Amino acid sequence: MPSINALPNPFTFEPAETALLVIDMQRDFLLPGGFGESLGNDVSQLSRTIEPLSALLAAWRAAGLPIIHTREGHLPDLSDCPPSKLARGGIGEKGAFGRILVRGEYGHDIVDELAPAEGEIVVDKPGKGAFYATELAEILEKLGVTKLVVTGVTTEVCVHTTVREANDRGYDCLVLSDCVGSYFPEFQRVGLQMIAAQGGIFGWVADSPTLLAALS
Ligand code: C5J
Repeated sequence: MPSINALPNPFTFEPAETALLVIDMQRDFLLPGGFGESLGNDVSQLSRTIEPLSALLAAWRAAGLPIIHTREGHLPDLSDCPPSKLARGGIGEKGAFGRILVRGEYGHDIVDELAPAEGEIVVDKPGKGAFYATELAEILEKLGVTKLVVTGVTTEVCVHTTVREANDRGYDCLVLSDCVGSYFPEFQRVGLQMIAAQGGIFGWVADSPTLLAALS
């Protein structure tokens, strides 16, 4: 069974039982002109993850291992959006890439470079965590997945929420530092530290070249 150098200690995994989770690599978060940038964020902090994630996806596909993509967004009538989230503005409004974070809109979909391949699972989630109000738990159960390699954006929001949810459900999570991104460099640094602190309080942290070396 492969074991790789990680923080706070080696991460051991059975590839066939390990899914790659790609969180919210959506145009509205990553592209210049999108929702994220309209909030004053520096999207280059996120787009640097596209290249390593693309290489990781290629390797995961070549190995025939499970891949699950997620997208944060809402039904066109916004009936699945809590009033508190709506009140903060943006959701459902007209943005540069269509209605912001509404399913079916251009901006809601995944960036071209990381488009899901035929047959890959895409989980649409209304919240920050990928388990809340989704079918993810059943999907993982059916696939026989016990560990997750977690990537995507943003580190301190949807990645953290999902890793915490997964940890509470008994999944070991490896978060890849170069394949997760935050608009805020400080949040990226501290967000990763928080995962592996206290003996791996809710996960492990490594980088994608280290994982790729173990797969080859
Ligand atoms: C945010 C996310 N930041 N995917 N969503 O609203 O992290």
